[in-house]
Amino acid sequence: MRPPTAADPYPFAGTQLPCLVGGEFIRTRNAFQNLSPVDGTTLCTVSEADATLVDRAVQAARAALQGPWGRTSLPERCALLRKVAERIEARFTEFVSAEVADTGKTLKEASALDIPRGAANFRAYADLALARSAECFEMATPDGRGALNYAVHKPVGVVAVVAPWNLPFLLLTWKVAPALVCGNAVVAKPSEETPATAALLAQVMQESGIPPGVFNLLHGFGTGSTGEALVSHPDVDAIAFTGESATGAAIMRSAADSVKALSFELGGKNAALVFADADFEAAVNGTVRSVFANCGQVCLCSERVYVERPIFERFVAALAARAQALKVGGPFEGADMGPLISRAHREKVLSYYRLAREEHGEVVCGGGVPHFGDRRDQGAFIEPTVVRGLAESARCVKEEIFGPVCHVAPFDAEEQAVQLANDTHYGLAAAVWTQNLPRAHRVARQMQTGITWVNDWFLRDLRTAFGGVKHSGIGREGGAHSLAFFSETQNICVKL
Ligand code: NAD
Ligand code: 6OD
Repeated sequence: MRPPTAADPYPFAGTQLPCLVGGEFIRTRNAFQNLSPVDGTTLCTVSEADATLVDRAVQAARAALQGPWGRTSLPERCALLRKVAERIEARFTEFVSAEVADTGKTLKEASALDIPRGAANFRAYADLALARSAECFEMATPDGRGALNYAVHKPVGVVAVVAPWNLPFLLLTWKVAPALVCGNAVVAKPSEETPATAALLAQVMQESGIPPGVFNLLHGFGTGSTGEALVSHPDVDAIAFTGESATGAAIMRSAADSVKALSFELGGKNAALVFADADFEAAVNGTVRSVFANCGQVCLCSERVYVERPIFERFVAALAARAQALKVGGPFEGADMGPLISRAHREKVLSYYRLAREEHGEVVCGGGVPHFGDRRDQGAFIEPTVVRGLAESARCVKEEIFGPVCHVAPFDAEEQAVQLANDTHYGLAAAVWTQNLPRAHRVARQMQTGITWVNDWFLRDLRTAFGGVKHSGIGREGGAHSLAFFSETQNICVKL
């Protein structure tokens, strides 16, 4: 699998990306521009699906469930998913080119994480679905003959998958793969910011023999556009959504009238706790990664770093030095950190950089935008930033920023660290850095989060539960949890 070079073209340069509905690629009259976050140029235009096309996609999905797809066996679906994974790998260079162009992320990130994980998602769910068992309970009855209960798994029906822009391909396939292996038909809507890898996936679905209508792709915006029309469509049975908590709330309202099943992976304001007994270098390296990976645009990123007082000053100095040493630049420049997704998002993150000063924080490093003196100045680059000295009640400590920035604060006792970490409406992830094993287990258990890493960050086993508590989500995905969400379980009770 060869990573692309700057000489490899954007796969959709100069074209209008179509939607895929019922096996047909459709270009709509309404098209919007897909802009490069690296230099603001237009990468391609994108067909926006209106309510009529959304309805056609949902009907195509419904028809597919009633056709041959509804009669496929699990091994047949697993074989199709494996073909999809193979085709992604066969077109690896195009996928990476598309992802780095849409997001500006580094070549290393897209080549090592986003695209391989997209393929891995299809393989993992094929394996997991084949290994899945169904529950069975023998029961006693008054006549002594007994009864046997056994469960069967059926598809939920038409599933809407709505994805964000930060890890576009990874997060779309994370839901599409388990939905398909469970026998559902999917209508997918990627973020308006990042349509290209989803467009390649639509081609790959066809190349792999996924029948028409089983995977439909709609491009467009959220509120008042494609996304809202999709999640409020009465014939959609379930919604798997990843994105902001406020968007989750809006989708919940749209979905209420038709009582849809919901799985939500939402925002975070994640804490890292660094104890004085941590392996210092490992904790600094891990925190640099957990704050600045993907330009801070990972829902799991640490935006609040609490460090035990004896090592606080040394840790802040090391973190700031490492942040300042990060090379910021475009995907093909050997950079450590790319731009934010858009100028609009940069404006939001910069407003928090300003707010940090207004809230009497000290900007230890960064806090502005880099100047390149070339076309990248038209992009959405921003400086990696470390802030200290904010009150715990400050908006910068409470609200998700979703950029390359953290607030770092000292703590004096384990109980205080736990209390600080949990003092948030969010509850997605935490990172705990300590070499004291009993403390590691004790603190990890007390984190009010769906996921806690000890001495690492974003280490993923796809069989494990993934999701958030409080405003960070509803339900769990990953492994058996995804298979459960994307299936209806029926109990059959047989009197013997
Ligand atoms: P977003 O909520 O703005 O958009 C996500 C998707 O929802 C997009 O496709 C968008 O078009 C669509 N959408 C927006 N409004 C809608 C509506 N009313 N009805 C239907 N669809 C609508 O999120 P984003 O800015 O793309 O992504 C960043 C956010 O996602 C951050 O908050 C981040 O923490 C969160 N996120 C969470 C996870 C997780 O696993 N918990 C993973 C990645 C990102
Ligand atoms: O690794 C995953 O499966 C996953 N859902 C990651 C989410 C990252 C958020 O930005």
